[in-house]
Amino acid sequence: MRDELMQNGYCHLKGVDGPSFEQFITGLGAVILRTAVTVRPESRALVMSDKALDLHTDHQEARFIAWHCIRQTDHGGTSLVLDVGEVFDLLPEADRQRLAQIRFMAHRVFDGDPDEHPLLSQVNGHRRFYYAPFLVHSRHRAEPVLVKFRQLVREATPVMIDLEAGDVLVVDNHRMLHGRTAIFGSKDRQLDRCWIK
Ligand SMILES: O=C(O)CCC(=O)C(=O)O
Repeated sequence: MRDELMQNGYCHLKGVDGPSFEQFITGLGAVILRTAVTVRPESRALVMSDKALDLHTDHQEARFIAWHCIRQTDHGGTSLVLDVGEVFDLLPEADRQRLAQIRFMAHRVFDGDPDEHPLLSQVNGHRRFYYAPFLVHSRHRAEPVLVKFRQLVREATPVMIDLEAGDVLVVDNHRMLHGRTAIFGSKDRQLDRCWIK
């Protein structure tokens, strides 16, 4: 499973019970935040709505995100996964250099979180992407290279996964974008999400 995750940037497991999920995530690193992702009309958080979520990364400190599906709605809520580096590499070198410097507002969750984060940083020789289109700085919003990149992301074909109860989806948050389609039907859906450092 770990090999698959390292190779493809994500893995999808079926029939995982609670204790096995705990064991699996502990093997990946330290859990820095745990959230029950459900549809809560009273919440202002987009993730808790029934809306589609455009492809994005989560908090910059989360190397992996693991979702354990507890319940799935009966229509919609399909998970989307896309290798952002493959889209980035479609651009000419000059565009890539410019794009790498575009800054998004950072997810501010923990004490000491920075105000903003670049789209691309190099950490120990590895590329680390951060792409939060709904957190783009107003000064960058109309930058032609960002507009072009957003279009390429929209046109790309993500992997689509319909999670069922007991399934686990793990993504490398520094390499893959994730999102979901809108949630219809019963909307009785719960994913236990872990950010893993
Ligand atoms: O609801 C989902 O399938 C994914 C939600 C999401 O984007 C997130 O947990 O960051």
